Amino acid sequence: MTKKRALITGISGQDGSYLAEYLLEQGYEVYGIVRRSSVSENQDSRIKHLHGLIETFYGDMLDVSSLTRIITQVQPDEIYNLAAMSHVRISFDMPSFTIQTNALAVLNLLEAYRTIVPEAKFYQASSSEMFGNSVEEDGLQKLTTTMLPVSPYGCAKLLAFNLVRHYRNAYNLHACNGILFNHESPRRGSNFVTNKVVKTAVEIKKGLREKLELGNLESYRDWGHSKDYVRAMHMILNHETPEEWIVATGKTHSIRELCEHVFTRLGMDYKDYVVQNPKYMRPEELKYLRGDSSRIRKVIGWVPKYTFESMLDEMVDHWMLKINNDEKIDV
Ligand code: G4F
Repeated sequence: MTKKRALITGISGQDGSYLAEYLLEQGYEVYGIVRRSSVSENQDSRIKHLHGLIETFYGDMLDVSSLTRIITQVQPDEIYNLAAMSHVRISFDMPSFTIQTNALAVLNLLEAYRTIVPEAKFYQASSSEMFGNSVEEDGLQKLTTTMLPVSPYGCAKLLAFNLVRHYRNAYNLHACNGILFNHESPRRGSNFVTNKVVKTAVEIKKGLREKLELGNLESYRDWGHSKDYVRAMHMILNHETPEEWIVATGKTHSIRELCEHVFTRLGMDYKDYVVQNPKYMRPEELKYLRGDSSRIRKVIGWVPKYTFESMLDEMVDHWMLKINNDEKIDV
């Protein structure tokens, strides 16, 4: 039997690397698009161990010719669009680039998909940032919740979300949106709050740093583990009908609670080390996220294996092993 072919944009990111591993386990041929970086180590640090198991191509979401060339060559059965400028605060510094990469480039990819491999299935990495500060009376965000984004990142993701729905309906494509709430792991970029807190706390523990500078401690997020969420992506794409799905734990915690858990696990009190720096505050903040994932659990049977605590503990253990006493890692 011929193997299914999956093409992943953003394969070198946290989710892309876990998804590549998961699809290989499922017997897929895995292809990925990698953007050229001046520091080549940054290009493939998360996928180095997959060398020889996956095939990567240089390309860029803003370069239509590269997308067309790669899709024509790979002829994928499944396309996972995980490429994005993924940092919400940085999107305020680079609004135009963010809209181009996270929205207009999705249009490029959809056009290439529609014209070259319309029989393929398409997954779009949509985000809970699209909801902005809308919350239902029961304290949850659902598919019916009004989407009023509060960042250039969220605005771009909402445009892409609507383009995917529109292409599905207009051209009868199997195109789906997974609305994923925050998801983390030891592979998370160190300028996202979970990994920043964990790495810096470990460095403080090892005497390499004195303080942890953060922005808003009072916002709440619904945090899951990336490994659980890439499994959901595959399940969403392989459900018989292409739809929109929410992927979330249904539990929410503040940044303060996150600090409390991590520092306590390391035998410290976060109040002795955490200071606020306005540099990390956002012009407009999304204050509270808690997703209603009851439908994907009921209809598709998705169940996360990690909890907030077990995910953070895994990250702490990872950095305790990785960070040596003589080396300081920049956050
Ligand atoms: O870790 P964060 O940067 O993630 P954020 O903004 O929620 O975005 C992540 O989740 C989205 C899904 O909802 C994704 F679409 C997106 O790509 C990304 O993966 O910040 C989380 C919270 C924010 O409220 C932020 O203001 O942490 C707060 N925070 C406080 N101090 C900080 C810091 N965030 C960062 N990155 N750095 C800080 O020093």
